Amino acid sequence: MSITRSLGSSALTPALRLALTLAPAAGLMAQGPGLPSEMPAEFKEASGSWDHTRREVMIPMRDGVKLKTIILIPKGAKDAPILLTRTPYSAAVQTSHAASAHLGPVLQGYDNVTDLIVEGGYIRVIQDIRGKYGSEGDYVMNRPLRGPLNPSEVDHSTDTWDTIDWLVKHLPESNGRVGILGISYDGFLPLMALVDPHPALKAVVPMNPMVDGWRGDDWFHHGAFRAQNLSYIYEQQATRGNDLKWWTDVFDDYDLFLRAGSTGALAASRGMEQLGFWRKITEHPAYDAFWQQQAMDKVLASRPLRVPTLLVHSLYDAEDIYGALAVWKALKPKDTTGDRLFLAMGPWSHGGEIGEGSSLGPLKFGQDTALQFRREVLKPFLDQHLKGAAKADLPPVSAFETGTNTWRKLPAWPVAGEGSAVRGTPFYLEAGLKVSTTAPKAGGASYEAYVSDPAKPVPFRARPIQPVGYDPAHTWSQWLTDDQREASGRPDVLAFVSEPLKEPLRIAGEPVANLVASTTGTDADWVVKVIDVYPDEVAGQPQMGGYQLMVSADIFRGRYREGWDSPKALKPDEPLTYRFALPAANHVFLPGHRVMVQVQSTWFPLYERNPQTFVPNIFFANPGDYRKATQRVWHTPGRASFVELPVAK
Ligand code: PG9
Repeated sequence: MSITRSLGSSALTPALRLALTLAPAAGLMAQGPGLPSEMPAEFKEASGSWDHTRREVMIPMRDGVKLKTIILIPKGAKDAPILLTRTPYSAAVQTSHAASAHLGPVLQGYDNVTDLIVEGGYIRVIQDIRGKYGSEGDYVMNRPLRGPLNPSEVDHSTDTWDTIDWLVKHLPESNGRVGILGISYDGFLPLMALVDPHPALKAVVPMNPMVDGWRGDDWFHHGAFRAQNLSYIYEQQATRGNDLKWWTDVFDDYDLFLRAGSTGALAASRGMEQLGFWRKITEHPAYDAFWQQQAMDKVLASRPLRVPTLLVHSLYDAEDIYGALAVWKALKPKDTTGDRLFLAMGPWSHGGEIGEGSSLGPLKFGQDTALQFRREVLKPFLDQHLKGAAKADLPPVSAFETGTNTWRKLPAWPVAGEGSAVRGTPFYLEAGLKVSTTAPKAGGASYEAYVSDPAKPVPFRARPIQPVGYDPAHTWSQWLTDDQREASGRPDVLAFVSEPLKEPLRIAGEPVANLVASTTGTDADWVVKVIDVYPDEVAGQPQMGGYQLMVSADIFRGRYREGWDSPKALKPDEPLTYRFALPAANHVFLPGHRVMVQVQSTWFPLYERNPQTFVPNIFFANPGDYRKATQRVWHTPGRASFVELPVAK
């Protein structure tokens, strides 16, 4: 009851009322008997009945910074291997998926391959990286190796070394053998562990790793910025514990990004100039030393491969579809004994290999491909190197083939196309919006045209566009399997299509776009998609009748046509060749299906718009820079556009 009320308001002069109001805050009121807290100074969990023990330690790094590390040890563990994950996404969250006495539910979730860890009796260690959550130190996005980009004495290579050294010296329950694994950013960190590795590091499993943020992973694809990731940068860098959440004032991300104008204008409206990584991104729009020196395939290519490594790639990875295969290409030549580097790829979304893998979006695989991977590839690999089990009987490449829904054990990757002995097969874009393996002949139309209007960019999926992220109500993770029919019906999307195939068409490698295109503007983005068009009717799956499944697609920012690090204006109306690799596919177009190639110039708002007039820095384009342009895709002799498909027998 307020004092004001007990005295009766009529007795109170204004001055007295004010004094009484302020008195408690000023501590002037007589202190009555206290009411003791009901909380203990430190609650001791009664974890005696648990099937594991949980330790939270601060491990000192060589520069004195301590990293929060959570250690989960199965009860009775002896000579147990250690499985380490380092993360910028909260060790506490990743070790608290359930409040349970059992390790399984506690771990069930991101990164954890829980079934394998629990069944395998692993000591599970998850650590907050420097500068995030419970760890001390300064945070730098994907902290570069010591060197030109990092003059300090520490990086993720040294932090991992120091962590492993502490673990093997302080965990008597362990057998002194450590594996490191993780997905995405957590997959980039195992790659860093491969640089000057600790001798106790015996197995490395980078899953869907971030490798080259400019060429094809999270930040840009061929120079086009992935604008929807602004929210990630904001939340990852505004606070140590990701406490501040990206805010919006619309439901549809298409409206949010279109109304904002340039990406820089949207970032400025959120105060992002305060964030170091955002400043660095705007200062490095081209593929300069900032990006090249961070590219982990390049970093590792110049070093020996000392630790057995299993790279894991998702064929439908909406975030890091470039990284794992780029590292595979860079490192495979080093594996002269054939027992150092392995690759597994499946029909998964980003990180889908640790979940249930019998379907993805509308695709059904008839088997739990993720469980098969964990049981038949990951477990034997880890058991061999962390438990001293028999040599795993693994092929160099374990690859799931969509279309036929079969696992293939391959001696090499790719099987065809760029990087293999089998040249790609040109599938030409022809007059009448046709696709065929016959080169265009003289006569007939020379090009197909469309108007690209930045005021009405092509949505990358059906609106309302959901934000990037893993909200259970959202389907971001599977957008690569969205039906492309909507796009193919738009006047600003060209859809070239073949006749129904009479024979299966197997592709196993990277398609390569060879576009001869002109624009009335002075800059342009080109999106090329290779699509499997299902027959008009599919018995048993009616909704797949006429489905247009994107099996490989990417964007290319035209200003980098002559060099990733040298943006140049395009000459209006000049037919120019754009040649760029699309993400790898391991797919069979079945008889009755058709090959479609779509071409468009916006993929919004996942990718920021190109103003289509050449400006020094697209992040800061002015409203007047965004202009319609007429795009022409040429298909005549001498100006033939085609996609080289990695056709394998
Ligand atoms: N590779 C994921 C990501 C990084 C940056 C932006 C958005 C996504 C990840 O680490 O989750």
